[in-house]
Formats: sequence, structure tokens, C-alpha cells
Amino acid sequence: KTPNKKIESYFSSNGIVSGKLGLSKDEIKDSFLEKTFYGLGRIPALATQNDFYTAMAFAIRDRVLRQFVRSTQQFNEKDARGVAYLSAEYLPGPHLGNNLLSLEIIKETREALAEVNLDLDEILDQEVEPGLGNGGLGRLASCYMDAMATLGIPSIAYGIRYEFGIFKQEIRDGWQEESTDKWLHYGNPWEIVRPEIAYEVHFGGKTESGIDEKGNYSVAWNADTVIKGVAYDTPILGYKSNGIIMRLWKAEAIESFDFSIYNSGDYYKAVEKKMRSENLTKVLYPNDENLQGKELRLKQQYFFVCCSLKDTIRLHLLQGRKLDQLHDKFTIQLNDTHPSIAVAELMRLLVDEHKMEWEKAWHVTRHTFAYTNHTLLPEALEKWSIDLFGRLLPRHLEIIYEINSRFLNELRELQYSANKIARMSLIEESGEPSIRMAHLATVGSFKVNGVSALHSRLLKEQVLNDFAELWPDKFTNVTNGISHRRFLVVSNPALSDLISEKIGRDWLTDLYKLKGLEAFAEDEDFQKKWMDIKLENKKALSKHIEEYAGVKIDPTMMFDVQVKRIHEYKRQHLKVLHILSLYRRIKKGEGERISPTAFIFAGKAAPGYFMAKRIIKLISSVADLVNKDPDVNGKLKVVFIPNFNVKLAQRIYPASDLSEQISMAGKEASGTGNMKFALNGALTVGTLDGANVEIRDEVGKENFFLFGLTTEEVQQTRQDGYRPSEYYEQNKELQGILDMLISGELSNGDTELFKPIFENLLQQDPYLLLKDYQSYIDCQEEIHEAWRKPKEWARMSILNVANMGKFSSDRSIQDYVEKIWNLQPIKAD
Ligand code: B1N
Repeated sequence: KTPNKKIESYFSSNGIVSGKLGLSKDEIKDSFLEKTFYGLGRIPALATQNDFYTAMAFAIRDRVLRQFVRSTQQFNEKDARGVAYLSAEYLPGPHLGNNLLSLEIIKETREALAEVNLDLDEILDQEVEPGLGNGGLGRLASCYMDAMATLGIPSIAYGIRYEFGIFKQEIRDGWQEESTDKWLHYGNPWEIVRPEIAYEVHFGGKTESGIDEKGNYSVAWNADTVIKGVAYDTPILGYKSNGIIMRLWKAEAIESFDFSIYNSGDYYKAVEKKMRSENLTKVLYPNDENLQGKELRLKQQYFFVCCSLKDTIRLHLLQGRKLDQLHDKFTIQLNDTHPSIAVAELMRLLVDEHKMEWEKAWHVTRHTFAYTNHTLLPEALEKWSIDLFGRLLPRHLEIIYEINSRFLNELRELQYSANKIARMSLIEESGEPSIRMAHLATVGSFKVNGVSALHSRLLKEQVLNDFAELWPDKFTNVTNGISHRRFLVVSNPALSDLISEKIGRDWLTDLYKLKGLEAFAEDEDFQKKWMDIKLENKKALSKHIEEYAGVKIDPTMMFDVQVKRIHEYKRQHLKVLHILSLYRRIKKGEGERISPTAFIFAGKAAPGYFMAKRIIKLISSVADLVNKDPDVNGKLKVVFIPNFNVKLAQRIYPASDLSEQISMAGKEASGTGNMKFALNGALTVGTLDGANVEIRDEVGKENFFLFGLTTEEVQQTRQDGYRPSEYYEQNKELQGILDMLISGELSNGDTELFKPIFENLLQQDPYLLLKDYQSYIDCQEEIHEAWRKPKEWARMSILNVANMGKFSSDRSIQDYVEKIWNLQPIKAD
């Protein structure tokens, strides 16, 4: 297409391509009012707060898109090497606040709204977040987008536009109840549909091999179902810089319905087919459930991978490049194995559709992909049964067999034993034959990384040990990071301002600058301001808790917080054992060394995870007992805040004193909540697991409350034959607490309700709660003592924040650039 010179000159002369970033108060007010009238067609008398939010979002989106257009132009002009990030999950959180920060117009917007008698905080509160992920993995992808945009990484993030995100959690009678998350109900002002960017995705049918017109061997895949994926783009703005796109695919029926056969029977059939197609992207699967055999999930994975790869290839060819240079221009980063079918799909596209020969296609493929592993939990390692896989994706099954047979031949040439070869095969033959997606991703990638130093080491020593021995250079570590702009600047403005007063604002783009706070750690005036801000944040959270959980909390108590998905390995029930130990001490009149504490929990349990749901009920029951007991006299409060999500998280971290990171060592790949708490001045009580290890190294062991077994001791305990009942017999306090579970005391006389938890702990205790119990209790005593020395506590809190530089997602992305992506950032000027 020949460029339209008139439009191009309009772009450059009106400050669209170049020009200042910010906006004045009056410009914001004008845009906002214009969007209120012309964008929504609302007269002021009828406009709701949500209308005002939407109008403001539209006004800001215009500016965000301008940054995106600028960035894309620069990336294209430089023919830059870039990244396509493939993730089945994203948790962007509310967009408006972050976009205002990125444009540096928070103050101006607040003033502009005040002039028309509106309050920015109320408007911000209207936003419903896209819950397109389960937890840490999805939120990490979004933190990385913030950093990639800020650093100017030429990139595009692909995913699925689920119509219903992670379920909404309500607590009724202490039990979790799920309802659908209708996040699109009021519309979504941030996304732009791109009907012209759409691809066909095939499923089912059969393959047929033959000789094509040029006399070459070729395979045709005659699918029986065709679905269309349509792009929905959300611009993500970096701080004072570039904008990148999150491109999410929605499933639609293909246009070519056979409406020509015009009788009503066929019409309804066609509509039915349309509805079936659109089901594909209806709902996000909550993890932890047994996902194996979930046909729709495999379909979702292939659907978004197929659209994303076709789109990447389109972008590549659009730049006038050759397909056999794909790996020179793109790294495709696989966020866990959820998109790992991409290895087979790229081979199919190159070999079948673009007629590249196998060896060349394999070279391109294994130099294009890089794979991030996020878990060692055996039950979370993806496997697809050959039977299901072959029915949905017959051509991909053939391709995987071919990749595997060539790979196993290489292993045979290395004289590997039959046992080892079977272990490394992409196909698991024992039990139901299935495809090991982590093996496919590893064989098909040029780099494999874990998400914390410990996790990357264990990945090499355990789950992918054979592969790490074969290809030692393929394995690396990139420790996770978080967007400090979202989780401190936007969500804790008072603390951010105090920090900037002391050390300037460079820390917004270089978190290591926080180190400058160390000089003020002993400054009593600074300590007081520091803790006053914490208290104000705790008051605000208390208000929320009273409204949504019906519990009144004194904000001067220590806020001891555990928020994350509910899972046995994360050991929320260990926290419960601690609370019950304190309760019993108070009842016995031995509570004088307990500091007044509010125990705050939040997090979702997978709907099909029996034990996790029972743990929520246990927390609620303990809350009922403790909160109402006059002997406790308000010294302890327990609360479960419903529906944990990014928005709620942004209220909780700034108001926390103590961060609970108590998973059994070796189980939490990294954790990222741990970083968000510490960044907001909470002290951590934790095991040597995931990124806790590195947090402790950074903040200093005297500023971190450590307890529990190490990974090695966990392994040793197992080898020696662990008998949890011995701990029950020997530790009388622990025995008393565990007996409470089956005494009926917590459950209106029902002795069965918590028996499954009791029996699990006494008989198996797979996560060694009883073994770690005493160490945890002793550590908590230390914590309560430390809390009684406010200056000491404030000093430790300041030192924690001062040493969080490493955990910015800017640093993580810099690591990806250097260790894996090998590309040049292009910052917007
Ligand atoms: O990924 C986070 C880590 O910080 C956490 O430690 C880790 O548990 C988390 C299946 C997962 N690992 N695996 C998942 C998510 C969805 C799903 O369907 C597995 N999430 C993690 C970021 O690295």
C-alpha cells in the first residue's frame, strides 16, 4: 500500500508521532467532558459514576494509543528484533490508575475532576479488573508487560480473551461459593477489536499424505471443525515511554455459514454451530483442579497458539523478511507449558503450509522458542493423553512423533540406556500413553529458565535433570520481579511521596535507588512518618474489612497477612495452627507475651479442590470462635476477606506489617506476593523457599524471620520415613490444637467437619506441617517480641524497602534481554 502523505504529515505536525507526553489539567477536563457527551451520549443528570469512569478511560486511552502508535513506528523503522510473549493467562489489574501514572498526570487529573465536583479515587474504584488468570503466573505476565513497555522492548503479548475470568468468590456461612466473573458487563473501554486481524483454526479430522504438484512428499490435514480467532487489542503503557499491545484472541464462528440452504432446520443448526464455536473462549480454567482430559482446555491452548503464531509470521513477513530468518527477528517466549503446542504448530506452519524442509524448519523452531518453567509440582506438569490429542490435533500428533523419533535417535547415538531414553521421551508409555509437554517445550527451545535461583537449581537437579546434563548451556535462571510502579507508586502514594522526598524520584525507573533509604533507617523522625503512613493504610483496609467481611479491627494491632491461592503446599493451615496455639494460651491465662494481632487471609480455592475449600471453612470457623470469645478481649482478630484479586491486593500490601511466606521448602517456585509485601515495608516470616531465599539475602538475615526445614532436610525427612503421629504424641501443645479440630469446638459440635484435615495431618502430612510446627511457633514468639519495640520494627521495615531493588520486573526483563532474548531496547524519545 502506498502511504497517505497527507495523513502522515498531519500525524507528525500535530504532535502525534512526536511531542510532549503529558497533558494539562484543562486538556484533561476538556477531553473528559467531550467523552462524557459525545463518547457516551450522557446528560450530566443521568450520568453514573461508572459513566464518568468510562469517559475518563476513553479520554486516557486516546493518549495511550498515541504512545503505542509512536512505539510501533519506531520498532518498524529500526527493523528491530523482538519478543512475542505467549501466555494463557494475564492479570493486568485496573488500567486507569497505572496509565495516569505512566503519563504523569495523576495530580492534573485529580484537579480536573475536582473542578467538576468529582473525586478521582471514586472514579478509579469503578474499574472492574480483567481476571484473566489464576494467580502468580498471570500477574507475572502483566508485570513483565509493564516493564517491557517501560524499557522499550519491541514486543507483543498474546493470550486469550476469556469472556468469564477467574470466578468471583463469596463466603457464605464460612464456605467459598463461586459465581461467574462478568467483567465485560459494563463494557471494556481499554480494548479495541480488530476484525481484520483474524485467523482460522482447525480441529479434528484426518491427515492424508501424498505427492504434491511439485512432486514433493506432503501432508494435508483435512479438519472437521474450523473456528475463527479475532484480535482484541489492549495497549499497555510503560512509564513515561512506549506502549505495547496485549493481543487477546476471541473465538468466533467462521463467516461462511451455509445460509444458502434456506430452511429453518439448517438455520438453527448454523446458529448452534456458532454458539459452539464461541464457547471456546468463554471461561478460564481455575488451576489446581485435575485438568487432565479437559478437552476444552487443550482446544483453548491450541486456538490461541495457532492465532498467535500466524500473527507473528504475518508481522515478520510484513517487514519484508524471509521465513527462514524468523529466529533472527523473534524470540517466542512460552509462559509455562500452556502454549507449548506452539513447537509442533510452528513446525506444521513451516513444513506443511510454507513448504520448508524439515531440518531447516526444525532449526528455525528450536532457535525461536524459549521456555519458562513455573512449577515442579508433579500434578501440575502438563500431560495430554495421546487419545484425546490425536482426536483434536491429528497432524500435531504426527509431528510430535517425528520430533520424538529423531530426538530419541540422537540419544541412542549417545549410548544412553533404554531406561534413560524412556525417561526423556516426549511420550510417556506407562499407564495411559500421553505427551509430556515440558519435554516438548524443552526439546523445542534454545533456552529454559526457572523463576528463582532455588527453583532453577531444583529444575536442573530434579524434573529436567536428564535434559540439563545433555544441554547444560540451555538452562538458566531469571528471578521473578514485580511492577514497583503498580505495587508501590500507584497503590501506596503516601509512602511513595515520603520516599521521593528523601531520595528523589529516580527510583521509579531504577529501583536499586531505594538503597538511599538506608541512610534514614535510624532517623526517628523519618521512622515516625513511615509508621504513620502504615497506620493510615491500615485504617483504610480496616474500613474495607468491616464493609466486606463484617469484622471490626483495631488498626493499631499487628496486621499479620497471608494472601495467595489456597493450597496445601502454601500451608494456610499451618497459620491456623499458630492462631489456635495463641488462643489456647490466652484461654489458659498465658497470653501476656502475645502482641495484639489481626490475622488476615484472602485467596481463592480451585472449585474442585476439596482440602483447600475445607481450609477456608476452617479459617472462618476459627474466626468465629476467636472474634467472639470475651476472654480474647479483642487481643486477636481473624478475618477472611472475600474475592482476592489485583485490586484488593493493592489495598492489602500497603497495610501489612507481617508477610506470611510459609510454603514447604521446594514447593513454591518463586512467589511474587512476598516481594510486594516487602516493597511496602512488611517484614517477612518465611521458609527457605522460592524467592524468599533471595529476598533474605538482599534484606539481610537480621531483617527476616526464618523458620522451617530446608529443601535438603525435607528430602532427608522423606527418606528417613516420616511419621507425623510422632510429633502429635510428643508435642502436647500441638496435640491439644489438633484435637480441637475433631472436638466439635470449632463446628457447633460437628466432629466430622474438620476430620479430613486432622486425619490428613496425622497420617500423611505431605507438606510437613507437624515437622515444621515448633520452629514456626518459636519464630512467631520472636516476631511478637520485635513488634513490642516499634523503633526496631520501623528500622527493619525501612531496611526491607531499601533493599528491594533486585525485585523490580525491570530487572527481570533486563535479565531476559541479556540471558535469553539478545535484543536492543528502543526507548521512545
Ligand atoms: O507462578 C508464579 C510463581 O511465583 C509461583 O511460585 C508459582 O506457583 C506460579 C497451572 C500455574 N506455577 N504454575 C502455575 C498456573 C495456572 C495453571 O493452570 C499452573 N502458577 C505458578 C510466577 O512464576
